[in-house]
Amino acid sequence: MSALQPSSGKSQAAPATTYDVVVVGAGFAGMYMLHRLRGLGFSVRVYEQGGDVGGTWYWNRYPGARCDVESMQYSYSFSDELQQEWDWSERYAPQPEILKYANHVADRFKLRSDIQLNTRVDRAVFDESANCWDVTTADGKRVNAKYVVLATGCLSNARMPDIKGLSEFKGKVYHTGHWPHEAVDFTGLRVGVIGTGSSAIQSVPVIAEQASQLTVFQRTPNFSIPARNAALTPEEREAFRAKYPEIRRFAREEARNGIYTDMPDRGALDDGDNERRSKYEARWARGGLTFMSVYNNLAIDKAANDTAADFVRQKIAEIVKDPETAKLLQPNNHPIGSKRICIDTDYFATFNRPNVKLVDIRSNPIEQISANAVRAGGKDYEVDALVLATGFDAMTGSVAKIDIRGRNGLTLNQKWAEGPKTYLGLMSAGFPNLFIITGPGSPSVLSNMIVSIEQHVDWIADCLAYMRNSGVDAMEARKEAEDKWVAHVNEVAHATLYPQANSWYMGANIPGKPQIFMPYIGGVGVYRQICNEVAANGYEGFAMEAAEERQKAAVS
Ligand code: N01
Repeated sequence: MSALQPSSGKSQAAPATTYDVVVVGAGFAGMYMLHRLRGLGFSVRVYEQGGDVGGTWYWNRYPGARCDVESMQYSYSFSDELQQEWDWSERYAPQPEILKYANHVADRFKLRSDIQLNTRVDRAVFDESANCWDVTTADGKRVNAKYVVLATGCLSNARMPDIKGLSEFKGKVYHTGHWPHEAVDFTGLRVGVIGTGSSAIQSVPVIAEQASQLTVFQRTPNFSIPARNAALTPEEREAFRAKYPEIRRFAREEARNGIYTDMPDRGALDDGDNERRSKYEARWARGGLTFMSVYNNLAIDKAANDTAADFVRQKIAEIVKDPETAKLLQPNNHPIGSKRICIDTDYFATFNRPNVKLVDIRSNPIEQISANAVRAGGKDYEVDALVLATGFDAMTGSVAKIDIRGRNGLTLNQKWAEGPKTYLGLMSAGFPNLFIITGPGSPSVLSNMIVSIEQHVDWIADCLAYMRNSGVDAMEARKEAEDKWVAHVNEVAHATLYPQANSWYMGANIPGKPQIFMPYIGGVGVYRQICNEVAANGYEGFAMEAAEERQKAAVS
């Protein structure tokens, strides 16, 4: 039975409806959170700003969009029937198929009745006297909830570049993270793509096939590995399914990034040149993100990393016919893997097409956009349509858009002004009963997101059940535990090469954003163990007190 049933009839000032839990977002995190909480008998309302479920996969509809984690692994594991019955068509599922899967899950588990679409949460204020959250949606409606769970996604706040004259452009402007629902046809058009991250690297080869002329404006080249995408045969799917118990266990408990793969037993410099080259060749031929798992020290030893980076640079030189273009496409200002490695289908080869041109805007920055051209280095590149593949305000951007006020009226944005501070990525001191799924301070974007989502959802669901069973009605990260965790996250990151890149992991893509390495790089297996131990030790590091005691626990 629900701890708090939806109720009405309160005073005019108070919200009319009360839920146990408000969940913000109906992507993979929000949907599974709803499923778990319902199973425990909590009353739940999920608010989703999009017109349907699916989160990232609802918004990112750009040409060529697909997941860079293999479909058989980028899928829920909580229901064996689901994973046995759903047929993925390709090694890497295209966006429409992942969205179809999200919709299938919503229908199969009858989630829709508790999900309110087209509804943004604008504000959440913790009412210290009533120990609950007062949540306001964009339509001005307010509800009460004992708990709020932010399932807002890490790459959901698309970032428009601040380029002079952009609003003067007369053609259509698209952002990859906000792609229209209707088909976009570039046939016969001169298209400009700004940005060369994962989204551009996936979309450029597809757009090049339609456009009469494609101009790619590149500030920083990226490392990319061939996807080697292919249709999955029924035999391949069956082989995977038969091994699911071990594959899922390994992904949760042993893999650093939540992906099943063979683990390296040595460092790159432990092998001679020929042996090393043949291992890189084998991974290149196999394709995919696990390229970086060939050796165990690529993320921590620059000399080892250089061997992998040199290998990929060499591959680019072999693929791209024009030496000048090849040189521009070779990344040279960050270790391989310190920015999210990209996975492509014919990205580099696309620059051999006569209708594709690469413009280096590192040495000749974009000066302005006019009605029909992008001007860089004093030269006008005429375009009919513009694709902005300029990324996201990652990890904190979507949380920051909500006006969240905790104890003493402190806003989460004020608290995080110098960088996000959380305990385990799950809660932030001063914000009782507010949980974050895959937030900063957790492995999150460094992992197979669905593995991390399921772990967080299960932990939060178990925690809420524990609180209810123990008669505890508020929970909050202790500041000391949070400070220690933030220091640990930082220390582990700085033992790697990751902070050497100006990446969105560091907040470096957003002017003025504090430069802090946001995700926890200790690995999903290690992290899961820490979370489990914290729970087993009576939620160590969290204050779980009676209402009167909590009111005294001021957070400095
Ligand atoms: O965004 P990005 P993304 N003028 O931030 C450039 C996931 N993802 O959408 O590097 C000119 O990586 C910017 O240049 P620079 C994945 O985790 C996954 O591509 O700042 N250029 C960069 O080249 C990924 O990492 C999948 O110098 C500007 C690009 O825009 C994450 O999402 C697919 C600019 C932004 O690259 C983000 O990827 C897609 C400006 N003003 C995405 N501002 C898969 O699963 C920015 N840039 C396969």
